Amino acid sequence: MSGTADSDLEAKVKPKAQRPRLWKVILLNDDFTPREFVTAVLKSVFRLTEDQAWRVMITAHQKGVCVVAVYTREVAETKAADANEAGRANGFPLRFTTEPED
Ligand code: TYC
Repeated sequence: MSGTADSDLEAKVKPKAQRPRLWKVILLNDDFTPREFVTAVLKSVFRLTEDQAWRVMITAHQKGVCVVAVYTREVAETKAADANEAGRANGFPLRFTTEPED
């Protein structure tokens, strides 16, 4: 038998530290938003480098969608809302959505 009575008890009652579920922010392609604008939003809101931002943008452009990054739910939703607002404020239909990781 391994472990003391104490550690057996602890294993039963000590709550496991729960890692919060992470949420994906997903970039959706559209036919109107300029590539440079998408890249600028990815850099400013999501703190991607020029190279990362360009790759994410071109992936969404070619495939229709691209995962930008994963965050806790609150951060993901705030960043997606900020990025959507940047598009809206500039008259572009740029869209970001969020969904939970499996
Ligand atoms: N498809 C756009 C264009 O050709 C560029 C673009 C890329 C827009 C990715 C949105 O998520 C997007 N100007």
